[in-house]
Amino acid sequence: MSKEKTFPARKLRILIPMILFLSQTVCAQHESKTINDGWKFHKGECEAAASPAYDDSAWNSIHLPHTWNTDAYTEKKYYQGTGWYRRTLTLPQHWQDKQVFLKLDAASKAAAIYINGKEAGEHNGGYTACTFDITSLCSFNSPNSLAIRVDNARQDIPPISADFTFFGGIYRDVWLTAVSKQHFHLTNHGSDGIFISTPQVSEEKGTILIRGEIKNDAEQKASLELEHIVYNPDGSIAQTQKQSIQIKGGELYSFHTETAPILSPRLWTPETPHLYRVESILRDKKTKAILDRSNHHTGFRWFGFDGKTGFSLNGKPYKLRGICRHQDQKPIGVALTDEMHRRDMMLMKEMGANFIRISHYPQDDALLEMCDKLGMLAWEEIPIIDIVPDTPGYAENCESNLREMIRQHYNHPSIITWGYMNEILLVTQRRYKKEEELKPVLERTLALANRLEKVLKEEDSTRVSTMAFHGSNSYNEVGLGNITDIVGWNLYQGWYGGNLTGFERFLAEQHKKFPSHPMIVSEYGAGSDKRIHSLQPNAFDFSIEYQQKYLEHYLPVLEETPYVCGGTHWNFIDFSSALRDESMPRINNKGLVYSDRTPKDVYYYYKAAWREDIPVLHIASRDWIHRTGIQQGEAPVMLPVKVYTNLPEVELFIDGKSLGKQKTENYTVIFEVPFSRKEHFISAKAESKEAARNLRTIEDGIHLSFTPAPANLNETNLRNLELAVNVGSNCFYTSDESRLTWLPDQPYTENSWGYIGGESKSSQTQVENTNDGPLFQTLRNDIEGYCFDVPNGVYEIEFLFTDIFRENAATAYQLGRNSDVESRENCFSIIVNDETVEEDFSPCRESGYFHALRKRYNITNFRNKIEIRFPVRNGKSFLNGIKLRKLY
Ligand code: GCB
Ligand code: CA
Repeated sequence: MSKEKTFPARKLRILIPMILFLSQTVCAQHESKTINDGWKFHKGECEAAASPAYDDSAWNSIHLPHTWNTDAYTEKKYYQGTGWYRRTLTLPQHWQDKQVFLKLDAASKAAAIYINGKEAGEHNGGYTACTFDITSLCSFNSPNSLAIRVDNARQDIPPISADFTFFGGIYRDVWLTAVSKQHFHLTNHGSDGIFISTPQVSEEKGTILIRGEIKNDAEQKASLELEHIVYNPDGSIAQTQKQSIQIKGGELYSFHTETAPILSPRLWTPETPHLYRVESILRDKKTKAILDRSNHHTGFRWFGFDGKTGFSLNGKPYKLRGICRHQDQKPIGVALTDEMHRRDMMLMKEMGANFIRISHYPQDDALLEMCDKLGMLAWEEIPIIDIVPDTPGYAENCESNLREMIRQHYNHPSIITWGYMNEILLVTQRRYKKEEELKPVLERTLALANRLEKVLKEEDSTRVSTMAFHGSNSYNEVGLGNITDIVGWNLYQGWYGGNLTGFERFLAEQHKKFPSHPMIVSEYGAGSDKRIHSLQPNAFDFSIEYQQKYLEHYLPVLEETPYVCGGTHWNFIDFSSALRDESMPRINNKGLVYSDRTPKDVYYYYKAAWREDIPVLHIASRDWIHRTGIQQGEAPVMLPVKVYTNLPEVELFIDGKSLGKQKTENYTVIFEVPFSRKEHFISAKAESKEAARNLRTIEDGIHLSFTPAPANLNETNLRNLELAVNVGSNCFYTSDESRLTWLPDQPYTENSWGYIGGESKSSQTQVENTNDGPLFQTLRNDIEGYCFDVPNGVYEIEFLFTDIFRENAATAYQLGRNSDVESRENCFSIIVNDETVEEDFSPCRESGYFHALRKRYNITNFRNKIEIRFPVRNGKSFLNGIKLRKLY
């Protein structure tokens, strides 16, 4: 056969299906598009805006996704109230004989929708979608007015109390859909009315059950044909099922089909996320015209939770290596684009996680899609947190939000558990101390839990139910402990209180008491701030190094305790919590990545532990690029450098010179490194054994700047030195704004410098008038003096003060951390070398409590020593920071 003859035939083979495909899409019978553009927004109430006549020309032009709460990054009392959105809707003529639906993927917390001044519907719940049939309200010949009132102040809709910001607005996509009069049940709680499960599943065979409803919105009866096509993961057709349906005008028809067994199905796992696709097509029986069409992915997998042996996937023990994920990103709030959600999923997957706790509320469909496609088991929950209020309507809204979440995300094979309460006794017990006050709250909490458990099982018998508790046995005592199938424990031993080993002790105690309760460590984490570093890290110092230490303790326990199903680190990101103060006000900084998703060191610790398939080598304390340390004479300063790796041995180099090799333990290697120059290059090398015994060298390197802080001050080293001390703290603090590093404090010794007397104290309350809060949040209480043994000359001395001695309404989430700070009045003098520079001075009288104050003096030193005293008139003396510079 000649070439010329075969060519057209081949071309046709490609062209015909293409033409068929194109003709189907062009005249698609289910048209869906986003309407995220062309919106006007007004912050505040404006009832008149529902009317089509309303003039919104003065409003802001915005795009969706949108939130009105970027103020939550600066204000504790961010705006909680009403916002209005408006837009025109011009519908194509050919939609005239169709059914038109409007879908909001999320509007927080409640939305009321008006078309041409008439209410199309309302929705309570800020994290689930809602769909409305707007056909009868629309005109197809002239533009329609669409107005949506959104409200994030509602107290009858969860969440009402929690450690995160309740961002308001239409912050996910809005969709417009047109279909034929006969269609799938698109207003079924925000789902598309099709539910897929795998009633039979094993290595040998699996079946797919497809349930759903068809609605006939025409007046006449219809003869329809429903076809389901199941596609294999490679795209080939595995099976088709067809049935005929007769449906009267205005009726809803339920269908229910189980496929024949699919033999040796390709199982879905995080490592092999094989997806089957189910396409459901609704046709006119006579003309065969397509009326509606839907596509969903499903997967064959089964799982088990066991009190003794933990979690298993497809019959094999499987450790849940997870993270919790909030959905915001500074500075845009929750108005994330789909690709931002997908980026987070890719980062989590890259780290080696196989499990996500979608906390504390249902999240974007884009995220769920990626859970299925990338392979990430999932726990999804609704935000009933801290306490159950007796607000009328609250329980009903919880129930409907639970149904919506389950129906909307039912088809995702990645989901294994649904949750509905988080730390529900935390605020309950704090607020109601008396037995008789507590009783009714506990009763309604239990009633709601039992009610939701029933709804959950009614909606979905294929997954397990869960709740997350804080580290207190009272959940068991009040009867919450045995309602759900599994329990989650949020544990912070060694952070909010106690010590690190309290973690494994708590788990062991629970396991002993309730050996058949499967448990997940649903939260654990420690805050960190890249400006803060420490060689002796402590809980709540917010140093990068304490976060490392905390997780290096927790992770091995999770990995090595067989009865623990797994854990979900709190949180994947530094997230918005407007109520929080601490080192970064308005931010909960327990993230493995910063708000902008740059990984912190601990991200690589997990990656080293979890990625068995690739070599990982990371020099830690990566953010600490301006290092400093106390130098004795000219000797190099020895500072530890940590490397996270999954390779057995690491060699470290400073400026190309080897410091030898060390064996890895707990994915960690620490070297003592001599720092002596202004600029250093630190590099690490390790051998990775690849296939066929090929050795490959893996390397990492960082440039660091080093500024020694002299232990003994003299003419030479004082030149250009700015000796800054973070009084009352063990931590190095580097200001973002000046780049100056404030050293950890030290006691005074002869020929050196340091404090005399007193004790360290700290506060978690935000300090006003500065962006260097952590520097001012630590102080030396009851300090007697400060001394610098320095040569004669003229010096500039600066004192940093912030009075923290006032009882402060700390948020519940600090779990009593601040409560050891007494309330008192403080007044003292500052005397430098017998000269009174400040008499009976009261920092709080001068500027208020929790207010940063800096005072600078020029001092002439005649005694080869600067000796500072703080004689007290009232209360106690204190000092938060000190800085010395020799002028001449
Ligand atoms: C918890 C809460 C979570 C908080 C977290 C924390 O237990 O469930 O919402 O953000 O602790 O950081 O304190
Ligand atoms: Ca300080």
